[in-house]
Amino acid sequence: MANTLLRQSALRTALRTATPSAVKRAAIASTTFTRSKVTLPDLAYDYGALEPAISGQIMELHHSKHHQTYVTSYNTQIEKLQEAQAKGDIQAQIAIQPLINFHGGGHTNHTLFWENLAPKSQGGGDPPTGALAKSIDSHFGSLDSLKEKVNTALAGIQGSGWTWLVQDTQTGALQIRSYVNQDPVVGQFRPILGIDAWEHAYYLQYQNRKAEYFGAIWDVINWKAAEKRFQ
Ligand code: MN3
Repeated sequence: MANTLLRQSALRTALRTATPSAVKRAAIASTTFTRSKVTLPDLAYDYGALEPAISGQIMELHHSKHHQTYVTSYNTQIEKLQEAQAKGDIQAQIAIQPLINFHGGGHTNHTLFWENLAPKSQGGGDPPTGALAKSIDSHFGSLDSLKEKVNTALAGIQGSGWTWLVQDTQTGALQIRSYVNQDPVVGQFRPILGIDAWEHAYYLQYQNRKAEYFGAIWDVINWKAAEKRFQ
């Protein structure tokens, strides 16, 4: 009983003596994580709208299950990172980095990917125009040549990864680059267009015929979204 009273008294004293800045810091700390939480983005089209290039079943699983897992896991890892930071535990902070890269990359890559795609009725597959079209012609010869080079890069991925059309932020030049796992396009390069080469992106429909998936996806590429990212 005495101990309980002592604790209650200590708590009252602590609350009474908390400085306004300490209260403010605590309030900021409690809202920071809420604000930094990411959520699964809605698609601008129905799951079945990209058929026959990508089946509705794949789209539903890929978006509502796979992408959702990256979202949930990224939020979990950020929460752990903030706890490690609060404790000043540098080793724990470093140990979390690869998981943030994987799940944060998974979230940002898929968010870009959904924007990259559009049903034919909404312009999917329509070729790029303007400055991006000109830059593609000058770097790769033609759009068809770019598609061939991207498909070759996709076929060369061993295991899981992505191939991206990227823009060098220093020179403005376009490049085709492949990334393993969920490594995101960051730093020197700006993502323009990405294609997911993980088995979960095609296997239910194309099985071992992944080259068919890489060929068909161009029918639902949203070049308008790519043009907006190109600078
Ligand atoms: Mn995927």
